[in-house]
Amino acid sequence: MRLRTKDRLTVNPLRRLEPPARVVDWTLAAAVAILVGTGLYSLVVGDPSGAWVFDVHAIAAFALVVLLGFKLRRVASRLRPDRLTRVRLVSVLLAVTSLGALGTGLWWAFGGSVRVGPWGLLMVHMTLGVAVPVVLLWHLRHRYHSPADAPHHGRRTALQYAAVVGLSALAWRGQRAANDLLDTAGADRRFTGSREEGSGDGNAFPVTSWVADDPAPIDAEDWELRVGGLVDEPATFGLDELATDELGTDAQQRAVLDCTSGWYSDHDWQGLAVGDLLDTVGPRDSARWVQFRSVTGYRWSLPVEEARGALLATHVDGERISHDHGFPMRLVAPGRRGFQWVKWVTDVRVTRRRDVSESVAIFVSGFEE
Ligand SMILES: Nc1nc2c(c(=O)[nH]1)N[C@H]1C(S)=C(S)[C@@H](COP(=O)(O)O)O[C@H]1N2
Ligand SMILES: [Mo]
Repeated sequence: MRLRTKDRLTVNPLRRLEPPARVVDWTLAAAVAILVGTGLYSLVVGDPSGAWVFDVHAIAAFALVVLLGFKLRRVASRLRPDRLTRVRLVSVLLAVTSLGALGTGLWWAFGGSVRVGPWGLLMVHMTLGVAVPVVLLWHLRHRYHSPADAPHHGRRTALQYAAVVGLSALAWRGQRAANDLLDTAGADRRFTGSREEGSGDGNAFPVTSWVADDPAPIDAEDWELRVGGLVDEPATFGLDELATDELGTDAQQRAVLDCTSGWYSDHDWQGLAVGDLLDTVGPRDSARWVQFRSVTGYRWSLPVEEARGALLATHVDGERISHDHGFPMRLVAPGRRGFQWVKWVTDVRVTRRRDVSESVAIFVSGFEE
Protein backbone atom coordinates (compact mmCIF):
# COMPACT_ATOMS: atom_id res chain seq x y z
CA MET A 1 0.00 0.00 0.00
CA ARG A 2 2.68 2.48 1.03
CA LEU A 3 4.71 1.53 -1.95
CA ARG A 4 1.79 2.17 -4.28
CA THR A 5 1.20 5.64 -2.89
CA LYS A 6 4.87 6.41 -3.23
CA ASP A 7 4.84 5.18 -6.81
CA ARG A 8 1.91 7.36 -7.66
CA LEU A 9 3.58 10.39 -6.16
CA THR A 10 6.74 9.96 -8.15
CA VAL A 11 4.71 9.55 -11.33
CA ASN A 12 2.79 12.76 -10.82
CA PRO A 13 3.84 15.27 -8.15
CA LEU A 14 0.59 17.22 -8.75
CA ARG A 15 -1.18 14.43 -6.93
CA ARG A 16 0.45 15.50 -3.71
CA LEU A 17 -1.90 18.44 -3.92
CA GLU A 18 -4.97 16.28 -4.04
CA PRO A 19 -6.86 16.31 -0.74
CA PRO A 20 -8.65 13.12 0.36
CA ALA A 21 -11.76 12.29 -1.72
CA ARG A 22 -14.28 13.24 0.95
CA VAL A 23 -12.53 16.56 1.53
CA VAL A 24 -12.59 17.28 -2.20
CA ASP A 25 -16.32 16.57 -2.25
CA TRP A 26 -17.12 18.93 0.59
CA THR A 27 -14.84 21.61 -0.75
CA LEU A 28 -16.64 21.29 -4.08
CA ALA A 29 -19.96 21.89 -2.33
CA ALA A 30 -18.46 24.90 -0.52
CA ALA A 31 -17.09 26.29 -3.80
CA VAL A 32 -20.53 25.96 -5.42
CA ALA A 33 -22.13 27.75 -2.44
CA ILE A 34 -19.59 30.59 -2.69
CA LEU A 35 -20.05 30.83 -6.47
CA VAL A 36 -23.85 30.94 -6.31
CA GLY A 37 -23.79 33.36 -3.36
CA THR A 38 -21.32 35.81 -4.92
CA GLY A 39 -22.94 35.37 -8.34
CA LEU A 40 -26.38 36.36 -7.08
CA TYR A 41 -25.05 39.11 -4.84
CA SER A 42 -22.99 40.57 -7.71
CA LEU A 43 -26.25 41.40 -9.50
CA VAL A 44 -26.85 44.28 -7.09
CA VAL A 45 -23.25 45.51 -6.93
CA GLY A 46 -22.77 48.64 -9.03
CA ASP A 47 -20.14 50.53 -7.07
CA PRO A 48 -16.39 49.77 -7.34
CA SER A 49 -16.24 49.33 -3.55
CA GLY A 50 -18.01 46.02 -4.17
CA ALA A 51 -15.46 44.79 -6.73
CA TRP A 52 -14.24 42.13 -4.28
CA VAL A 53 -17.47 40.17 -4.87
CA PHE A 54 -16.47 39.62 -8.50
CA ASP A 55 -12.89 38.76 -7.50
CA VAL A 56 -14.05 36.12 -5.01
CA HIS A 57 -16.39 34.72 -7.67
CA ALA A 58 -13.51 34.43 -10.14
CA ILE A 59 -11.08 32.82 -7.68
CA ALA A 60 -13.75 30.34 -6.53
CA ALA A 61 -14.35 29.49 -10.19
CA PHE A 62 -10.69 28.56 -10.67
CA ALA A 63 -10.79 26.54 -7.45
CA LEU A 64 -13.75 24.71 -8.97
CA VAL A 65 -11.65 23.94 -12.07
CA VAL A 66 -8.96 22.32 -9.90
CA LEU A 67 -11.41 20.46 -7.64
CA LEU A 68 -13.58 19.26 -10.52
CA GLY A 69 -10.40 18.00 -12.15
CA PHE A 70 -9.65 15.82 -9.09
CA LYS A 71 -13.23 14.70 -8.81
CA LEU A 72 -13.85 13.83 -12.45
CA ARG A 73 -10.60 11.90 -12.72
CA ARG A 74 -11.60 9.89 -9.68
CA VAL A 75 -15.11 9.00 -10.88
CA ALA A 76 -14.51 8.80 -14.64
CA SER A 77 -14.14 5.02 -14.57
CA ARG A 78 -17.71 4.64 -13.30
CA LEU A 79 -18.96 6.28 -16.43
CA ARG A 80 -19.22 3.19 -18.59
CA PRO A 81 -22.47 3.21 -20.59
CA ASP A 82 -23.40 -0.28 -19.36
CA ARG A 83 -23.14 0.94 -15.76
CA LEU A 84 -25.37 3.97 -16.03
CA THR A 85 -27.95 3.86 -13.26
CA ARG A 86 -30.40 6.64 -12.53
CA VAL A 87 -28.27 7.87 -9.67
CA ARG A 88 -25.29 8.04 -12.01
CA LEU A 89 -27.31 9.97 -14.57
CA VAL A 90 -27.89 12.65 -11.94
CA SER A 91 -24.13 12.72 -11.39
CA VAL A 92 -23.61 13.13 -15.13
CA LEU A 93 -26.18 15.92 -15.21
CA LEU A 94 -24.32 17.60 -12.35
CA ALA A 95 -21.03 17.33 -14.22
CA VAL A 96 -22.61 18.77 -17.36
CA THR A 97 -24.28 21.75 -15.64
CA SER A 98 -21.15 22.51 -13.58
CA LEU A 99 -18.84 22.33 -16.59
CA GLY A 100 -21.40 24.35 -18.58
CA ALA A 101 -21.55 27.08 -15.93
CA LEU A 102 -17.74 27.11 -15.65
CA GLY A 103 -17.20 27.07 -19.38
CA THR A 104 -19.65 29.88 -20.11
CA GLY A 105 -18.18 31.96 -17.26
CA LEU A 106 -14.62 31.52 -18.52
CA TRP A 107 -15.71 32.12 -22.08
CA TRP A 108 -17.34 35.38 -21.02
CA ALA A 109 -14.20 36.42 -19.14
CA PHE A 110 -12.19 35.84 -22.32
CA GLY A 111 -14.55 37.97 -24.36
CA GLY A 112 -16.79 35.32 -25.90
CA SER A 113 -20.32 36.01 -27.13
CA VAL A 114 -23.31 33.90 -27.96
CA ARG A 115 -26.99 34.44 -28.67
CA VAL A 116 -29.69 32.02 -27.58
CA GLY A 117 -32.89 33.77 -28.68
CA PRO A 118 -33.03 36.95 -26.60
CA TRP A 119 -30.32 35.69 -24.27
CA GLY A 120 -26.65 36.52 -24.33
CA LEU A 121 -23.80 34.42 -22.96
CA LEU A 122 -24.01 35.85 -19.44
CA MET A 123 -27.69 34.92 -19.16
CA VAL A 124 -26.87 31.35 -20.22
CA HIS A 125 -24.11 31.34 -17.59
CA MET A 126 -26.49 32.54 -14.85
CA THR A 127 -29.13 29.99 -15.77
CA LEU A 128 -26.65 27.11 -15.65
CA GLY A 129 -25.15 28.60 -12.49
CA VAL A 130 -28.40 28.57 -10.53
CA ALA A 131 -29.20 25.09 -11.84
CA VAL A 132 -25.99 23.66 -10.31
CA PRO A 133 -27.04 23.82 -6.62
CA VAL A 134 -30.42 22.30 -7.51
CA VAL A 135 -28.84 19.31 -9.26
CA LEU A 136 -26.18 19.15 -6.51
CA LEU A 137 -28.84 18.72 -3.81
CA TRP A 138 -30.46 16.01 -5.90
CA HIS A 139 -27.09 14.30 -6.27
CA LEU A 140 -26.43 14.58 -2.52
CA ARG A 141 -29.73 12.87 -1.73
CA HIS A 142 -28.24 9.72 -3.17
CA ARG A 143 -24.59 10.16 -2.52
CA TYR A 144 -24.46 11.94 0.80
CA HIS A 145 -21.55 11.18 3.12
CA SER A 146 -21.14 13.07 6.34
CA PRO A 147 -18.09 15.34 6.44
CA ALA A 148 -17.32 13.64 9.76
CA ASP A 149 -16.43 10.51 7.77
CA ALA A 150 -13.62 12.35 6.08
CA PRO A 151 -10.16 11.21 7.14
CA HIS A 152 -8.40 13.74 9.32
CA HIS A 153 -4.92 14.66 8.23
CA GLY A 154 -5.16 18.16 9.69
CA ARG A 155 -1.91 19.79 8.65
CA ARG A 156 -1.50 18.07 5.35
CA THR A 157 -5.07 18.76 4.27
CA ALA A 158 -4.75 22.39 5.34
CA LEU A 159 -1.65 22.73 3.14
CA GLN A 160 -3.47 21.11 0.24
CA TYR A 161 -6.31 23.56 0.74
CA ALA A 162 -3.92 26.50 0.75
CA ALA A 163 -2.35 25.15 -2.44
CA VAL A 164 -5.71 24.88 -4.20
CA VAL A 165 -6.66 28.45 -3.24
CA GLY A 166 -3.19 29.75 -4.12
CA LEU A 167 -3.24 28.04 -7.51
CA SER A 168 -6.72 29.43 -8.17
CA ALA A 169 -5.64 32.98 -7.38
CA LEU A 170 -2.60 32.54 -9.65
CA ALA A 171 -4.75 31.15 -12.45
CA TRP A 172 -7.08 34.14 -12.06
CA ARG A 173 -4.17 36.61 -12.34
CA GLY A 174 -2.90 34.59 -15.28
CA GLN A 175 -6.26 34.77 -17.00
CA ARG A 176 -6.25 38.56 -16.66
CA ALA A 177 -2.73 38.83 -17.98
CA ALA A 178 -3.55 36.52 -20.91
CA ASN A 179 -6.64 38.62 -21.65
CA ASP A 180 -4.53 41.79 -21.79
CA LEU A 181 -1.79 40.14 -23.80
CA LEU A 182 -4.16 38.71 -26.40
CA ASP A 183 -6.25 41.89 -26.21
CA THR A 184 -9.49 39.89 -26.27
CA ALA A 185 -12.92 41.48 -25.99
CA GLY A 186 -12.69 40.39 -22.35
CA ALA A 187 -9.72 42.67 -21.69
CA ASP A 188 -11.50 45.99 -21.16
CA ARG A 189 -14.40 44.82 -19.09
CA ARG A 190 -15.65 46.90 -16.21
CA PHE A 191 -15.11 45.54 -12.66
CA THR A 192 -18.60 44.04 -12.95
CA GLY A 193 -17.50 42.06 -16.00
CA SER A 194 -19.68 44.19 -18.31
CA ARG A 195 -18.44 45.34 -21.72
CA GLU A 196 -18.77 48.81 -23.17
CA GLU A 197 -21.52 49.61 -25.71
CA GLY A 198 -22.45 52.92 -27.31
CA SER A 199 -21.06 55.29 -24.67
CA GLY A 200 -21.49 59.01 -25.32
CA ASP A 201 -23.56 58.38 -28.42
CA GLY A 202 -27.04 59.50 -27.37
CA ASN A 203 -29.80 56.92 -27.70
CA ALA A 204 -27.63 54.47 -29.64
CA PHE A 205 -27.01 52.02 -26.80
CA PRO A 206 -28.67 48.65 -26.19
CA VAL A 207 -32.26 48.42 -24.98
CA THR A 208 -32.99 45.96 -22.20
CA SER A 209 -36.42 45.33 -20.84
CA TRP A 210 -37.47 42.65 -18.46
CA VAL A 211 -39.78 39.83 -19.29
CA ALA A 212 -42.90 41.62 -20.56
CA ASP A 213 -42.27 45.30 -20.02
CA ASP A 214 -43.12 46.81 -23.37
CA PRO A 215 -45.53 49.77 -23.04
CA ALA A 216 -46.99 51.72 -25.93
CA PRO A 217 -45.14 55.00 -26.58
CA ILE A 218 -46.20 57.63 -24.09
CA ASP A 219 -47.96 60.75 -25.35
CA ALA A 220 -46.17 63.73 -23.80
CA GLU A 221 -49.47 65.62 -23.62
CA ASP A 222 -51.14 63.01 -21.45
CA TRP A 223 -48.18 62.15 -19.27
CA GLU A 224 -47.97 63.36 -15.70
CA LEU A 225 -45.43 62.91 -12.94
CA ARG A 226 -47.18 62.30 -9.63
CA VAL A 227 -45.21 62.86 -6.44
CA GLY A 228 -46.76 61.69 -3.20
CA GLY A 229 -46.55 59.53 -0.11
CA LEU A 230 -44.93 60.89 3.04
CA VAL A 231 -44.64 64.48 1.82
CA ASP A 232 -46.12 67.76 2.99
CA GLU A 233 -47.29 68.87 -0.44
CA PRO A 234 -48.08 66.11 -2.93
CA ALA A 235 -47.82 67.44 -6.46
CA THR A 236 -48.43 66.56 -10.09
CA PHE A 237 -46.39 67.93 -12.96
CA GLY A 238 -46.86 67.92 -16.71
CA LEU A 239 -43.82 67.68 -18.99
CA ASP A 240 -43.91 71.28 -20.25
CA GLU A 241 -44.58 72.49 -16.76
CA LEU A 242 -41.48 70.70 -15.48
CA ALA A 243 -39.28 72.19 -18.15
CA THR A 244 -40.49 75.75 -17.63
CA ASP A 245 -41.09 75.50 -13.90
CA GLU A 246 -38.44 76.79 -11.57
CA LEU A 247 -37.65 73.15 -10.86
CA GLY A 248 -36.27 72.79 -14.36
CA THR A 249 -34.96 69.79 -16.23
CA ASP A 250 -31.42 70.94 -16.80
CA ALA A 251 -29.59 69.17 -14.01
CA GLN A 252 -26.61 67.25 -15.40
CA GLN A 253 -25.08 63.97 -14.35
CA ARG A 254 -22.48 61.72 -15.93
CA ALA A 255 -23.21 58.10 -15.05
CA VAL A 256 -22.69 54.55 -16.23
CA LEU A 257 -25.68 52.33 -16.97
CA ASP A 258 -24.45 48.80 -16.24
CA CYS A 259 -26.86 45.99 -17.12
CA THR A 260 -26.51 42.61 -15.41
CA SER A 261 -26.81 40.97 -18.82
CA GLY A 262 -23.24 42.14 -19.43
CA TRP A 263 -22.96 45.55 -21.09
CA TYR A 264 -22.40 49.07 -19.84
CA SER A 265 -22.77 52.51 -21.35
CA ASP A 266 -21.41 55.83 -20.10
CA HIS A 267 -23.44 58.99 -20.79
CA ASP A 268 -24.15 62.59 -19.95
CA TRP A 269 -27.67 62.57 -18.61
CA GLN A 270 -29.84 65.63 -18.18
CA GLY A 271 -33.15 66.13 -16.43
CA LEU A 272 -34.85 66.78 -13.14
CA ALA A 273 -32.72 66.46 -10.00
CA VAL A 274 -34.61 64.25 -7.56
CA GLY A 275 -33.16 66.30 -4.69
CA ASP A 276 -34.84 69.45 -6.06
CA LEU A 277 -38.09 67.55 -6.57
CA LEU A 278 -38.03 66.36 -2.96
CA ASP A 279 -37.31 69.87 -1.69
CA THR A 280 -40.40 71.06 -3.54
CA VAL A 281 -42.77 68.50 -2.00
CA GLY A 282 -41.13 68.37 1.45
CA PRO A 283 -40.59 64.81 2.70
CA ARG A 284 -41.77 64.22 6.28
CA ASP A 285 -39.28 63.31 9.01
CA SER A 286 -40.37 59.68 8.91
CA ALA A 287 -39.48 59.36 5.19
CA ARG A 288 -36.80 56.74 4.47
CA TRP A 289 -37.32 55.52 0.90
CA VAL A 290 -38.21 57.01 -2.45
CA GLN A 291 -39.87 54.71 -4.93
CA PHE A 292 -39.82 55.30 -8.66
CA ARG A 293 -42.67 53.69 -10.50
CA SER A 294 -43.08 53.03 -14.19
CA VAL A 295 -46.26 53.26 -16.23
CA THR A 296 -45.97 49.45 -16.48
CA GLY A 297 -45.89 48.84 -12.71
CA TYR A 298 -42.12 48.19 -12.74
CA ARG A 299 -40.70 49.95 -9.67
CA TRP A 300 -37.64 50.33 -7.51
CA SER A 301 -36.75 52.29 -4.34
CA LEU A 302 -33.66 54.12 -3.19
CA PRO A 303 -32.91 55.36 0.33
CA VAL A 304 -33.91 59.06 0.57
CA GLU A 305 -30.34 60.35 0.81
CA GLU A 306 -29.23 58.37 -2.22
CA ALA A 307 -32.36 59.35 -4.15
CA ARG A 308 -31.43 63.01 -3.68
CA GLY A 309 -28.39 62.40 -5.85
CA ALA A 310 -30.38 60.68 -8.60
CA LEU A 311 -31.83 62.19 -11.73
CA LEU A 312 -35.08 61.79 -13.65
CA ALA A 313 -33.52 62.10 -17.06
CA THR A 314 -35.24 63.56 -20.10
CA HIS A 315 -32.07 63.74 -22.24
CA VAL A 316 -29.03 61.60 -22.94
CA ASP A 317 -25.93 63.22 -24.46
CA GLY A 318 -28.12 66.14 -25.52
CA GLU A 319 -30.76 63.99 -27.29
CA ARG A 320 -34.27 63.61 -25.97
CA ILE A 321 -34.53 60.13 -24.46
CA SER A 322 -36.21 57.81 -26.95
CA HIS A 323 -39.26 55.72 -26.20
CA ASP A 324 -37.21 52.52 -25.83
CA HIS A 325 -34.96 54.16 -23.28
CA GLY A 326 -37.87 55.45 -21.20
CA PHE A 327 -39.40 58.62 -22.71
CA PRO A 328 -40.40 60.96 -21.23
CA MET A 329 -38.41 60.26 -18.05
CA ARG A 330 -36.17 57.50 -16.77
CA LEU A 331 -34.34 57.16 -13.52
CA VAL A 332 -30.57 57.62 -13.51
CA ALA A 333 -29.24 56.06 -10.30
CA PRO A 334 -25.44 56.38 -10.27
CA GLY A 335 -23.69 53.38 -8.73
CA ARG A 336 -26.75 51.14 -9.15
CA ARG A 337 -27.15 48.35 -11.68
CA GLY A 338 -29.26 48.95 -14.79
CA PHE A 339 -32.35 47.11 -13.62
CA GLN A 340 -32.78 49.73 -10.92
CA TRP A 341 -32.87 52.56 -13.50
CA VAL A 342 -36.66 52.58 -13.93
CA LYS A 343 -37.90 53.66 -17.38
CA TRP A 344 -41.17 55.50 -18.22
CA VAL A 345 -41.46 56.90 -14.70
CA THR A 346 -44.92 58.24 -13.78
CA ASP A 347 -44.86 58.14 -9.97
CA VAL A 348 -42.46 59.08 -7.23
CA ARG A 349 -43.56 57.89 -3.80
CA VAL A 350 -41.93 58.69 -0.52
CA THR A 351 -42.32 55.92 2.05
CA ARG A 352 -41.20 54.86 5.47
CA ARG A 353 -40.67 51.18 4.70
CA ARG A 354 -39.27 49.63 1.63
CA ASP A 355 -41.91 48.09 -0.62
CA VAL A 356 -40.81 44.43 -0.80
CA SER A 357 -43.18 43.71 -3.69
CA GLU A 358 -40.88 45.57 -6.06
CA SER A 359 -38.47 42.65 -6.35
CA VAL A 360 -41.38 40.61 -7.71
CA ALA A 361 -42.77 43.50 -9.74
CA ILE A 362 -39.65 43.77 -11.89
CA PHE A 363 -40.32 40.24 -13.15
CA VAL A 364 -44.09 40.40 -13.61
CA SER A 365 -44.69 44.03 -14.61
CA GLY A 366 -46.18 44.27 -18.06
CA PHE A 367 -48.20 41.10 -17.44
CA GLU A 368 -50.33 42.92 -14.91
CA GLU A 369 -52.35 45.09 -17.25
N1 LIG B 1 -40.01 50.10 -16.65
C1 LIG B 1 -38.87 49.41 -16.86
N2 LIG B 1 -37.69 49.96 -16.55
C2 LIG B 1 -36.54 49.28 -16.77
C3 LIG B 1 -36.56 47.98 -17.34
C4 LIG B 1 -37.82 47.42 -17.65
O1 LIG B 1 -37.93 46.29 -18.14
N3 LIG B 1 -38.95 48.17 -17.42
N4 LIG B 1 -35.38 47.32 -17.55
C5 LIG B 1 -34.26 47.70 -16.70
C6 LIG B 1 -33.00 47.10 -17.10
S1 LIG B 1 -32.77 45.44 -16.78
C7 LIG B 1 -31.98 47.85 -17.60
S2 LIG B 1 -30.44 47.20 -17.85
C8 LIG B 1 -32.19 49.24 -18.00
C9 LIG B 1 -31.88 49.32 -19.47
O2 LIG B 1 -32.12 50.60 -19.95
P1 LIG B 1 -32.18 50.82 -21.52
O3 LIG B 1 -33.20 49.87 -22.09
O4 LIG B 1 -32.50 52.25 -21.69
O5 LIG B 1 -30.82 50.48 -22.04
O6 LIG B 1 -33.50 49.68 -17.76
C10 LIG B 1 -34.10 49.20 -16.60
N5 LIG B 1 -35.37 49.87 -16.44
MO1 LIG C 1 -30.53 45.01 -17.13
